[in-house]
Amino acid sequence: MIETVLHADVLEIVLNSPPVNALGGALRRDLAVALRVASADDAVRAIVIRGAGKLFCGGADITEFGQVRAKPLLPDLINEIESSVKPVVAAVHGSALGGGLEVALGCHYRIAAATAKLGLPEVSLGLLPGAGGTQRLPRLVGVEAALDMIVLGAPISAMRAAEIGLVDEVVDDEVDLAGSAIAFARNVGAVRRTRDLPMDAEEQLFEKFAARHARKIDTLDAPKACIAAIRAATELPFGEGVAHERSLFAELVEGAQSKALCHAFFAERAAAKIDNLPADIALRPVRRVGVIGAGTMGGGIAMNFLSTGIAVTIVETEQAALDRGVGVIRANYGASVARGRLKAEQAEAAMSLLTPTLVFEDLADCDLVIEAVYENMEVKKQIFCRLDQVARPGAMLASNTSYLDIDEIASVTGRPQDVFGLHFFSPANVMKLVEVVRGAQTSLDIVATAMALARKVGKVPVVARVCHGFIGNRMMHPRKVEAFKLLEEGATPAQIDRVHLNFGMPMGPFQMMDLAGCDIGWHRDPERVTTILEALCAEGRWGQKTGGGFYDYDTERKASPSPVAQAIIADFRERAGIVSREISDEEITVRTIYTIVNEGAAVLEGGYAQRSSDIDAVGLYGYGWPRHTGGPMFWAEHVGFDTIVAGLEKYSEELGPDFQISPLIRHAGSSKTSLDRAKAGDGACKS
Ligand code: T1G
Repeated sequence: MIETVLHADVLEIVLNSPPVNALGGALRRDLAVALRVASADDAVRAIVIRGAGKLFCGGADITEFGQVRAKPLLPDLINEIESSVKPVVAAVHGSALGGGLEVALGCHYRIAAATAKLGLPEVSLGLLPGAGGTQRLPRLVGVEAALDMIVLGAPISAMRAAEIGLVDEVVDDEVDLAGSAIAFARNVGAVRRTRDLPMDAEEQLFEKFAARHARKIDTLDAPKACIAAIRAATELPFGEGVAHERSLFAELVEGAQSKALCHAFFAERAAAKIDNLPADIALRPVRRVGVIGAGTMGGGIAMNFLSTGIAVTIVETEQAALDRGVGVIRANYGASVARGRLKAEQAEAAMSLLTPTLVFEDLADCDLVIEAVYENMEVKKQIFCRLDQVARPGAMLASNTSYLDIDEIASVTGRPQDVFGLHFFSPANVMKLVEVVRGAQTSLDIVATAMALARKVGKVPVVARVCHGFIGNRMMHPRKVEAFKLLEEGATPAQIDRVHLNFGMPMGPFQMMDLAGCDIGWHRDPERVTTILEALCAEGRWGQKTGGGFYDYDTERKASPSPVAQAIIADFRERAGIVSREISDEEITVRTIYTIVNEGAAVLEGGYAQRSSDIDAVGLYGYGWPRHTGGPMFWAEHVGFDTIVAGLEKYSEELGPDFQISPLIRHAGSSKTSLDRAKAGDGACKS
């Protein structure tokens, strides 16, 4: 856990608790012991603290939250560091995050490697820095910089940290960081305790910050608490400020939002794990990726690899389509450069890795080929037949299909073990979620390679098995079905969308359809009208792109309720003989949100997802499910599965005779347990 090395008169203390030197009870205890020994040893004139491995420290051990924590508690340990009469210097490389940066703040000085990142991301876990960070950081860098770092939670670079006074020296990566910190500690002489630095009350800075970030502050609990703690630093003596910080932290850590956000943190990481994967499995090399189809999806997919330095061959059937696709990729990079998110040379480097071609056989040297043409099984089968002839032996053959049967696609090849699904979400270069769809014969090393590759390109991969819509589209399907039924029965698009917006979704189902295009999948026959959607399409109301769909849009695409759409809906009801009725928000919630949970449970029950937290990851990273609820399954457990069952039973008539409540949800609800334990048949009462 802790290694110590004495360099003449400077003791180097190394935090060594892989993988991120998280400050769990054992590491805190060992660090306290090392500090006390150093303080008592006359041969030691100064102390350096650094982290082993790839980073300084990833913070407090999140897995300890909610449990009785062993002493010394982190705030007390940091006070001990700061109270040392011998200078203590933090040598920061990689990342110093959360409690890790708070340890560095308790040190008297900080030396950072040029590539180091320093941050207090606790707000993203529904918390605030609970080990003195809200009191020490403002004293060191001022209220304005402290508000940005703590309330927004984004790490800063070592250079920026030096500019604002958070670090005292920045060391180039090729220079020995520990050596520089030891020399600094030897020569610095006096201690400098951050807690003793003066603090000015600067009310106007708080007002300016609150005005600039009102939406972020008003939505959740933690940002408000962060601001209150920083304000305490300007109003109270240090000791009282720390006490206030600790009481705010205690409130947050017991709150539903923090539990949900911590769950989301671990759900993302758990999703990358494949059950029963042999530890020694060899991954297949992926040096060049082929993309078939240079449309919206193909272009977005290609960018993920280009941006990670992986060469891409992109194939189209016509020059115009190919040129259009390449043009969109170039324009996307250009936009990122214009926004300052990318340097021009990075964009050029990415584009230099792109090989556009009309020759299908140019895919022969690709290690992975991703088919991204439109959703038609016959077209996909033809492509995979050709791929089987052209692709090199051992190449990974993926379809980006969003719901079609991977096993059926694989069946037209002589290598079904190399065929799988790689379902990106649009826009593919932005959305984090990728469903790695494992066919009945897909080999395990392909799944493992796909998962590792997806993480390498910055995605959140989730393993899915083959069913219609895999995990995400299947789980969300009931929302669309029930939303249209509710529309026919008397609800308005705005009412249904408002329920979803109030729940925390980025947009409601009808806003989404207007954005994506109401005409997707429309048969193009205006005479054939059997649904409200077809009625709108028949009138040319295809959504934002035609100035109107369920809503009307002005030239800036600002939406407003549409009397025209309402009239079309009313006319449809009249022709269908439907008498509209008042519909409550509660009914909309049950029929369009509870049904998502119900379908998610069916996905888990059927073995199409490995674990319920994977389904949460799909909801969070594929559909914008509000992160502060942890995802659909975690939220339902918090609400109570028995409540979900009761709601679905209350509207069983409206849901129709074909609707089935998942037995898994019934079992979990009656035995007060989690879905995974219910699936395992564990009916034990929830601990
Ligand atoms: N506690 C426990 N486990 C952690 C952890 C942490 N703080 N950080 C990471 N892990 C686990 C993670 O679950 C994974 O486990 C493995 O380490 C590798 O993580 C008092 C209250 C540091 C940038 O919010 O941002 O301090 O899946 O895959 O990509 O004020 O981990 O292997 O079993 O993410 O190299 C504040 C959270 C905590 C930082 C490294 N700190 N961590 O990224 O590895 S609260 C954070 C990260 C706090 C104090 C407050 C990243 C990373 P497994 P990884 P990575």
